[in-house]
Amino acid sequence: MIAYIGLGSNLGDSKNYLQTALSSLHAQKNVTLRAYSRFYGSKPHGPQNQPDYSNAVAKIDCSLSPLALLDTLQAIEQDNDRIRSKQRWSARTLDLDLLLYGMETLQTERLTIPHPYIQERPFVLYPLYDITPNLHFPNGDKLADYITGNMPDDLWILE
Ligand code: ROI
Repeated sequence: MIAYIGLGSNLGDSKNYLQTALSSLHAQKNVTLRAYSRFYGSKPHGPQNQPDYSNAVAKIDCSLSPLALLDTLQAIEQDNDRIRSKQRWSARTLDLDLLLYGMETLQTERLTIPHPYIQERPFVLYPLYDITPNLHFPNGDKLADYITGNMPDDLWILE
C-alpha cells in the first residue's frame, strides 16, 4: 500500500531529525521509501510560542496495516528523543503523522485517515505536491487545487 507520512521537528537539530527519520523508515522491514520532498521551514501553526518547524513529506510503500504502521511511526519518534507532553500541539524533536494510506478512510479513537488537518496545512500540502503533484484525496479533491503559485509567507524552502 502506498502511504504518505508527514515529518515535523522544532527542537534540537531539526534537519538532522528529519534525515534520521527518513533513514529509519527506509530501514524498516515492511517499508520501502519511495520518495521524499524538499525540506521546508515553517512558522508554528497552533500555539505560536514555540520554535519554527522543519517539515517534509515521505512517500512509502508498506505491507503494514494502518495501526501497525502507526506503531512503527511512534516507535521511531520514541527512538528520536520524543517526549510526549501532556499539552497538545507542543514543541517536539520529531513528529511523524500518517497522512494518507492509499485511498482508505478510517476513523477510530487512535487514528483518523486521511489526517484531519492536511488540507489546512501548507507545510503538508506543498511538500506533498513536490512528490505527487497529481494526487487526489479520498474525497475526490485534487491536491493541485490547494496549491497556489506563491507559497504562503509562513513557509519557505530550507537550503
Ligand atoms: N506547525 C508547523 N509549522 N509544522 C508542524 O509540523 C506542526 N505540527 C504540529 C502543530 C503544533 C499543530 N504545529 C505545526 O503538531
